[in-house]
Amino acid sequence: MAGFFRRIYDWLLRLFWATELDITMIGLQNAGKTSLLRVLAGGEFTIDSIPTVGFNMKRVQKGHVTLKCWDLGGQPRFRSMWERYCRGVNAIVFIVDSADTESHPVAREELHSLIQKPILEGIPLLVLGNKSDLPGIVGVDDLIENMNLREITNREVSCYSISAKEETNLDAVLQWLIARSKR
Ligand SMILES: Nc1nc2c(ncn2[C@@H]2O[C@H](COP(=O)(O)OP(=O)(O)OP(=O)(O)O)[C@@H](O)[C@H]2O)c(=O)[nH]1
Ligand SMILES: [Mg+2]
Repeated sequence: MAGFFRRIYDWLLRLFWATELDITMIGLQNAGKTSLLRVLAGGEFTIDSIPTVGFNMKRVQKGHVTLKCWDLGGQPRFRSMWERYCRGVNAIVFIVDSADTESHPVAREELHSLIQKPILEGIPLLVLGNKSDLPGIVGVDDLIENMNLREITNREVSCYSISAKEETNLDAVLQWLIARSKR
């Protein structure tokens, strides 16, 4: 019986209080966007993740909040569509491979050229240094430096170190995203 009332309660909660947030995940190829989204949506981490062609969408349910997540391809030929998918979203998540520091200058260029677009002004930005399970990775302070995040002043910006593989810090990511609905 308790289970029955619980289901009624959850149903009422969703009916009157449901919130859906649009989230776009971008970043260079191999950063781990698809892996992260798969794990956030309750799936298993896989080593042999296939590069995303175009985009992929998944809903992540957390209480009464649904995160509608757009995961875009990071290869150069897909980067021109990032802007279109970032328009009007509640937050942009930019994922960086924190083990591959050689890719950071290009990641920084791509991030800054995107967020300077007037149409994306003010959209909160979450930068994630992924693959924290690997040895010799850069920490959050170095990532903030490498990505030149202190220069971004026209929006909320946060930066976390995470691992999609070990599921490290993913609760903080979800909390941050869900909090964007209370603005
Ligand atoms: N060690 C480790 N490897 C990871 C982690 N996240 C992703 N990977 C690996 O990194 C590779 C790329 O992951 P994807 O999720 O496909 O990367 P992506 O950013 O979606 O790449 P594109 O779709 O091409 O833009 C795969 O081999 C993953 O297994 C992590 O947290 N730790
Ligand atoms: Mg992908």
